[in-house]
Amino acid sequence: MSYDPDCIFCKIIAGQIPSRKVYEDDELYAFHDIHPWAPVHFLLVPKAHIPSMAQLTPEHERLMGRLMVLAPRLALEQGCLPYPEGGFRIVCNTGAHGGQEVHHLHVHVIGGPRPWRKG
Ligand code: DGP
Repeated sequence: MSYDPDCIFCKIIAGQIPSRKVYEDDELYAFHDIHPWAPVHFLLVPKAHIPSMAQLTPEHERLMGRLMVLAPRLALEQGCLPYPEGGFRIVCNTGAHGGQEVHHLHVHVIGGPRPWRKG
């Protein structure tokens, strides 16, 4: 499992920085965003240090498939209402032009009753 000692999310996954954990398995970790945009706002990340979507290769297809299948389950568990009346938004900022600030691949899962800011 790749680990970057300078990466804040690697430190969160390793338990070196506290987080409000939502979910964990051997490959994936989810925790509440420190600056939530909405009533539900958590980050879902691979444990392995992958800087962004731009570094994904075909060998990550299974991992990223797991992440995307897990997201709606966790969204419901965290209080998002069911589709289609409820639902949620997924955001994956990538690179400077994508507004990415933390360079460890993460998807924002955002939901709950509107209005909430776009982020
Ligand atoms: P971005 O890279 O722009 O997609 O957003 C990174 C998000 O990470 C931002 O919404 C705030 C969140 N964040 C940054 N540092 C921490 C932290 O130490 N703990 C938690 N829980 N969230 C963090």
